[in-house]
Amino acid sequence: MSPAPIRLVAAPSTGEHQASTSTGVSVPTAPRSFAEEVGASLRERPRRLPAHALYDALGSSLFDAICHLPWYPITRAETTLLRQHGRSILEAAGRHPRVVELGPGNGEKLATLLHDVEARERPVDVHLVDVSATALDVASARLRRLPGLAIRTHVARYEVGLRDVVATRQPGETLLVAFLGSNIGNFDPPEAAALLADIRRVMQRGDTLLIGADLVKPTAQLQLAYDDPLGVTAAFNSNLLVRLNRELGGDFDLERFAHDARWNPAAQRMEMHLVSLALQRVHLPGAGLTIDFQAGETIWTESSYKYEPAQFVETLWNAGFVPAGSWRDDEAGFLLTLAAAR
Ligand code: AVJ
Repeated sequence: MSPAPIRLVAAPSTGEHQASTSTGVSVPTAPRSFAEEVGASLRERPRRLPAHALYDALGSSLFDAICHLPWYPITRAETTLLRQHGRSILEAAGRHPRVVELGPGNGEKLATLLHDVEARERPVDVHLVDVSATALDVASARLRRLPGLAIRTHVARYEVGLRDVVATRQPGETLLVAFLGSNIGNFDPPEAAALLADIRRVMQRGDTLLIGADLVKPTAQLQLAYDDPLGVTAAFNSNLLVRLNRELGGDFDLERFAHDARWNPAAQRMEMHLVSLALQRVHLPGAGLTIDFQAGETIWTESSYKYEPAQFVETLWNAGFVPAGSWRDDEAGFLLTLAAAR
């Protein structure tokens, strides 16, 4: 499924990096800057950009807007499930959970899960891990409005941040790792398997992982979710070019690239691309690149894998987890699973 035998995992932008082979084995590589990562991705065939690059300040705001679109049900479905089942989830997570969320976004989902945690006899330690310091500021500000939480942020890749969190673990605590919003969908199956196995490796038996996965559903529904009639997703995607122009001195002409969202049934994923509408030359001095785009040539900017419920359970099992609870929104086609380290 991966075009090359060795590719970078989807989440990182700064700091330490790991490559993930198609066998799912993580291999440490040298740190790369944003410019280097963008340069390398754009040189690939098909050309690509890293999905995490979508989330600069404007991109994060556009994603927040996407979550309010009637055609993008993931966030609403998950929030409802967290509100309805939060108590059971926290009970299953043990008496003294240390909570860590990977990629907390604006913090709303974790706030929904933890909103009545104040009844506990001591503050609950909450750790937020993200490569974006801006995202962590927003999420921690949101969560600080809740009583009974002690919040710490980690500007780091998921695997690195998790290791820092585990080092703070106290005797008698259990670890609850939250990986919500179908963020797992951005990872190719081998990358997803490697990431889940990495998460499992820092856990002890009985620790839990709360993970949201978007399910396979009718193509028309997926198409509307990723190419909405208001054009917000198109703006979210095209903003990548705005970012490259600003941060790397590029001269991408936004009028000459179009948002394209496609369902790839064989790979079970939605793909976002930016399609060049003409034969054109683009300069990106910050990445040391000049690119001649063919008309119709695309830059592949994101994959969002969709799971069958049984497939997802199998993925979790293979990474060393056993489902301890699962809640489903059938209308939205969304699955929230609490998985215990086995
Ligand atoms: C935040 C990665 C889960 O893949 O659905 C929304 C991002 N992309 N619309 C997803 C996204 C296009 C979203 N994730």
